[in-house]
Amino acid sequence: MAQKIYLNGKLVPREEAKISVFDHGLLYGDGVFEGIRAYDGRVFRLSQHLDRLYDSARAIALKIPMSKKEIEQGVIQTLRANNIKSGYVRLVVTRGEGDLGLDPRNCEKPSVFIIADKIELYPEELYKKGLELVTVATKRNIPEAIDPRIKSLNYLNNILAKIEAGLQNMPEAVMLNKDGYVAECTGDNIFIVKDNVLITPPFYVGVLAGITRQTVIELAREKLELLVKEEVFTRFHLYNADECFLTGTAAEVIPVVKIDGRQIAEGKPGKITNRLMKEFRDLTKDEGIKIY
Ligand code: PXG
Repeated sequence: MAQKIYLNGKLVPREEAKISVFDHGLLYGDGVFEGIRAYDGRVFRLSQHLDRLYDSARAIALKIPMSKKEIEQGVIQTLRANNIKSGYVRLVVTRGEGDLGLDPRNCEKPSVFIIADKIELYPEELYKKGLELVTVATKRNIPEAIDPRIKSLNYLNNILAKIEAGLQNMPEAVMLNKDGYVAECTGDNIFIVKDNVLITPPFYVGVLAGITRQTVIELAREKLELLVKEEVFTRFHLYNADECFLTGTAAEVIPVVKIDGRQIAEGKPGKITNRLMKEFRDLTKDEGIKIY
């Protein structure tokens, strides 16, 4: 069956889903997006994703030409049209077609498109063995310039960090902020566990307000009855953590066992990490809007 793409209110065949070369999303990375998961016919935390999309759009003074309800219907319609029960949704709003100047006032109408696809899952082995990370020289964008809470189409900051990790044959990079505090990875938030306290960097360090990050904070507090702190920490704290893991829509909860050549604790996924991994997976089975 041919893939159907939602483009400005219509479902069109993939071959016809085209955006102008004058779209400022392409010319300047001027736009916002979301990556969303569907699990067995349920869309996970869709309202939180839509809230973040609209917050990102407002932060860049982009008026989305549809209501949240209409976008929600668009997401559901696109999943159904492609008969996807478990998969990944990419929801994008660009500034729209303009001229070659960067002034967004010349862009008449933002473009909205939605792609529903199968998801490339990380190998299950990584969840059993854990990831190795490296810190990279590329600093996370400073919030005073481009706030990393804006999930914008300009991902060069993260791509540069990913390139650095790749050059060292490492799967993922830890990004620090300009003051040397741990921020996040290129497409995932980071957590450490120390003395049974779960710690993740606060937003002012410069991190995306991850939906998975928020979900894990809630699970840790409510199901594991852990103390959770949003607190700054450095590489020293990473190296001396009892446990470390990443969170993201694609990765869910994934353990980290080595950073910059230093083994984290025993070099195996930690107990709390394993419990949160399981709690998260259980939650995806019974939470979210049913679409079939
Ligand atoms: N930090 C950054 C910089 C992200 O881009 C997350 C954290 C996790 O947020 P959620 O809401 O998903 O828990 C993201 C999300 C990819 C990819 O292919 C990842 C994201 C977006 C697009 C693609 O790895 N990240």
